[in-house]
Amino acid sequence: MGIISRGFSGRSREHNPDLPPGQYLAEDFPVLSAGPTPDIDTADWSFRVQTESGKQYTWSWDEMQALGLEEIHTDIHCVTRWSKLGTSWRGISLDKIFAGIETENAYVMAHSYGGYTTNVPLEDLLDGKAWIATEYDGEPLDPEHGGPARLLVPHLYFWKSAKWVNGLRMMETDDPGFWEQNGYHLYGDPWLEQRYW
Ligand SMILES: Nc1nc2c(c(=O)[nH]1)N[C@H]1C(S)=C(S)[C@@H](COP(=O)(O)O)O[C@H]1N2
Ligand SMILES: [Mo]
Repeated sequence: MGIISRGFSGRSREHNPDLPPGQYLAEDFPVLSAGPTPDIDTADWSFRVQTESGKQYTWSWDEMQALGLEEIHTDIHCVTRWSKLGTSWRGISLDKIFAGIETENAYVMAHSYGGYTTNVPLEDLLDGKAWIATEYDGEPLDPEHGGPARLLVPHLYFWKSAKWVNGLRMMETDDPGFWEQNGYHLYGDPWLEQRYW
């Protein structure tokens, strides 16, 4: 069994151009959480963007859904080397959230229920590159995978896709989040294998 899966992974790595260097294809959907899975009712859920002026923009669950869900078909890549190709999600584009927000800051800290944080340049969240995802594979997002809502930034390693996300804080500098303070790369491009620093 072990020999067969190693052989299969090796072949996938060599022949699949959609697989970034050093990644293998996962058949299942692994769960990776640094802490317990929070239990969040959408009635209590809210999302907040805070800018350098101190201004706060907030959305309830219904207000967020009213921005409009779009279909997302994308590959995801975890720094622990598994990738999934062609995953299906629905979510709200970050372009819609930032449409009414005034900021001069170029960096964002994503915050989650439970205290997880991760830093992302603002430009990596715009132009159709990132979403607040609320559905996976036609179902409401499983709590283990970040439900009711997670950040989805699939062009970066998956630790940037903060589960149970509840807000974004604008930053003038690219300050490190939780894993970035613990040695993960500040940016995390899977095609450049920006795993650790
Ligand atoms: N809030 C929160 N978000 C998180 C994490 C976490 O521990 N807490 N882990 C990150 C990491 S390292 C990965 S690989 C992905 C895993 O997502 P999954 O459990 O849905 O596969 O979530 C990311 N988002
Ligand atoms: Mo990860």
